[in-house]
Order: sequence, then structure tokens, then C-alpha cells
Amino acid sequence: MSHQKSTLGEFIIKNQSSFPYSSGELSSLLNALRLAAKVVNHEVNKAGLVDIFGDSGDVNVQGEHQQKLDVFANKTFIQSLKNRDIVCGIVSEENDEFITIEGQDKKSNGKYVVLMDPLDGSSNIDVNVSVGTIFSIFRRITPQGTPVEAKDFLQPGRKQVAAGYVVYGTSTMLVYTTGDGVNGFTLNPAIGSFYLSHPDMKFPKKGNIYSVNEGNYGHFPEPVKKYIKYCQQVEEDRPYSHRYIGSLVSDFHRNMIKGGIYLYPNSTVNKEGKLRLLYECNPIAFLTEQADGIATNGQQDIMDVIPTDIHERAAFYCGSSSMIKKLQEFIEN
Ligand code: AHM
Ligand code: MG
Repeated sequence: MSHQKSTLGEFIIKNQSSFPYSSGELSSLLNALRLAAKVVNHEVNKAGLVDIFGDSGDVNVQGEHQQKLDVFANKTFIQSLKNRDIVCGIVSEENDEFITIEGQDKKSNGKYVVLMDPLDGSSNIDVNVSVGTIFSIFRRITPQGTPVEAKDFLQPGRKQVAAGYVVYGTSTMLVYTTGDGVNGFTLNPAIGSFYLSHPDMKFPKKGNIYSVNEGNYGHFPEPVKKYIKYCQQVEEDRPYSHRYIGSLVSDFHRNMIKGGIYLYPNSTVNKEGKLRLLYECNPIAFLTEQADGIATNGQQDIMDVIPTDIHERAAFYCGSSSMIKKLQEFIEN
């Protein structure tokens, strides 16, 4: 017998009392993200119908060309967060500097900061491949009412209050954690509501998928090369399947459901790695750990890294615990 699945809105309210500092503000923040996700979803879905493909002409802080949808998603999430007096600052992949949010009294009264990649995997937009939004939420360190400072954003991932992503895929899902497991909600586009479709998501302990841009193999550190060869060996339960979409959110989402490992190593080309610590690695790491997986930069759990720059990059490996442990054996030997 089928039973009524709760909507994301109902779920947020129901779980509000379990937040350590329950005042409804985090719920309101999550609702702001939920609303923005629906707006962006609408725009992503009709991208093939209107002349929205292609570069907007601007180059972002990473030196990459912004796609029009990047710009749209960035504006939408920022506006939705600004509309509620809960967030005092935002870091976005698309903005060089952090954004300060002030209320009508010209004070930053919000309790939280949000760090986000509004449209990750944007090089996939014009070929109709899934893209995503990634977000990370911290309580501010500086007192409410004072201007937000860099240190409010430069907190280790361990301090995250909530994190999640939206995947604009074959169906659109919002997946998030507040430190009490991972729950996934699927958007019913006819009604415009997210429904709890994937409660308490967990990585299978073992997996048989490895996800890496293997074209860069020649640039990878030796232990990572050896691990990739290990994945390909015909032995025991191997070779593993290689699956790589090139959208972190989609690659992660698949691996969490089916069991797998995602690798984006540092390399001779990307010396620090490619992915951004604060709004790509940390939120995905929080979800990984909450789903019984492991997320590391090869030397330490990624959430223990103390950030020094809002746009810093990191080597990133995450996935099923037994697969990451195997990789670590190669790195340590
Ligand atoms: P982006 O933020 O510019 O979209 O880059 C991040 C994306 C990730 O989603 C993806 O995992 C990775 O870059 C793919 O990089 P590559 O094309 O080098 O394999
Ligand atoms: Mg990105």
C-alpha cells in the first residue's frame, strides 16, 4: 500500500525541532533555497527552447566564461536569500568577493552565511547534460548586527550546519543534510512540490564504479595512477565500471546511490586540484560522511582543512568507505 510522502516544506518544519538552535531561521533559509531551486529548474528545463545557450560574454573570477544560465542561477539564489533577513553573507563561485547582506537598518543581522556554486558543471549546459547547484551553510562567527567578515566564510567544513545540492537531471532532486542523515526530494513538476523520495540515503559500503577524468591520467600523482590501474584489474570483483559525467553533483549522486568513488586529484596541470574547497568539496563531504562514506584530500578528511581563501581549490576524493580506504592504502605506501 502506498503511503503519503511528505513534501520538502513539511519535512523542514517537522525536523525543525531537532536543530540544535531551533528558531525557525534555518528552516526559512532552506525554504529560500527550495524556492530558488524551483525557479532555476524552470529556466534550465526550457533552456533548449529559448535563446539562452552560450556565453554571456563575462569571464568569472576563475577565468572561465560564464554561461547565461550561470548568471541567472547566481542572481536567483542570491535574491532569494536576500529576501529573508537570515543570511548576512554569501560566497558564490561567480563572485570574486564575498557579498554582504544588510537589512533595512543597514546592519547585517542574519545569523548564517551561505557558500554556493549556483550552477555547477555549466560546461554541460549546452549539450543537455545534468547540472547542479551546491550549497553550504555555516553559522557566522562575528556578532549579529556587525558587518560580515572573511573569517565567517573561512571555517572548516566540520562546522557546517547544513549542506546539499540540487541536481537538474532526468528528474530534479534536492538532497540535503543538517547533520542528521541525508534525505533526497524529487520535484513533481506538475505540482511544483518536492517530495521525499530518498529518505536516509547511504553509500553502499562497497561499490564498483570509479569516476575520474581519465584523460588527465598522465598528469596524476603516482598513487592515484596505481589506484586507477587497480580499478581496472581483472581480479576478484574488478574491473570496476568507469562512469564520468563531468558534473560533480551528478557523478556524486549516482555514486551515493549505486556505490562508487569520485576522484579529482591534484595534478601537474592543476597543482592544488580543480574543485573549490568551500562550495564544492566541503558540502559534498558533509553529505558523504552523513551517508556513511569518506571524503578526503588524500592527506586528511577534507572537512578538517582550515581554509585560507574563499575560492581555494583542493584535491578531492569521496565515496564508499571501503573504496576510499583502498585508495588511501595506495597514497600511504
Ligand atoms: P565548474 O564549477 O566550472 O562547472 O567546474 C566544476 C566541474 C565539476 O562539476 C566536475 O566534476 C568537474 O568540474 C569536471 O572537470 P573536468 O572537465 O576537468 O573533468
Ligand atoms: Mg563548480
